[in-house]
Amino acid sequence: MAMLSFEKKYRVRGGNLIGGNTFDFWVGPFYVGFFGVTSVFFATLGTLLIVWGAAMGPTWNLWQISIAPPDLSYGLRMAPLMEGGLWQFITICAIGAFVSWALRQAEIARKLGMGLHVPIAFSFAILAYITLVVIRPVLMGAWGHGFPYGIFSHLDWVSNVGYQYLHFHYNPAHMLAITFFFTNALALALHGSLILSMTNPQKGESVKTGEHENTFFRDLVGYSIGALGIHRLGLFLAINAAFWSAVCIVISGPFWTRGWPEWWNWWLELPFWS
Ligand code: UQ2
Repeated sequence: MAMLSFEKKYRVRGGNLIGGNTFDFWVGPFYVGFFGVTSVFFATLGTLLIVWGAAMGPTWNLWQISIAPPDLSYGLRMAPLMEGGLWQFITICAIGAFVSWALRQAEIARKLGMGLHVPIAFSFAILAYITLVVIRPVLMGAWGHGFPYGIFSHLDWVSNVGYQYLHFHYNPAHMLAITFFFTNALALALHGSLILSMTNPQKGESVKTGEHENTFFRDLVGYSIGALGIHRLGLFLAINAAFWSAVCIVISGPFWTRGWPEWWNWWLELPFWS
């Protein structure tokens, strides 16, 4: 691993969020830190609990292994281990690992004197997960509303919950989330292809610069968002995709219990025509 010019300056103690100098060192290229230890702890424990649950279950078929949440009748209480209690502990481990990872990102960013954009962006992904397995189940009064931890079983869950609201694509927040996901894919495709096209010139040509980037898009669509701008746009689109995903599921049940197509009746009921 190459030693960067500024590495000696930043690889020093301090800048920790909590715990003073606890675990404030590097192992090879990796910063450890208090939250590195908690990340590894929760990730390892959670993974072992999943493997243990699989060992207790009916199959070793990777696609079919599933750890289900408790039955709805348990409400918001703890359930016996094999009746969803395992799912509850795995959920605690997952949240512990994800939040630890975000705090580790924040600690490293602080050490480097950077902004906190990376942990803030990641926190939206964590929010979407916590919305599915904590916020919505709590609002609906039972852990059983969380999704099962299995490859096919979680797909079945998404499909079933979707049909429970007749046609989930009529959910306005779902529409927004999808639009952000697609626009995000468009923006990254434009950006990735533009950068690669600049750095892979034709034989005998030199690598191009930002001027060419701007010119290409001004020629094409009359506008260039700029080298920094495209990254601001990407962060905005990605964060909004995660955010509206969380909104679209948290309003399904706690806020709206009927089919989503019916929600649009507010339009037909406007006083203008009714
Ligand atoms: C750009 C620019 C980049 C880019 C891209 C553009 C020099 C290296 C991809 C072009 C982006 C535009 C026109 C905005 C597209 C808008 C949406 C909503 C997808 O101008 O600056 O930097 O990578």
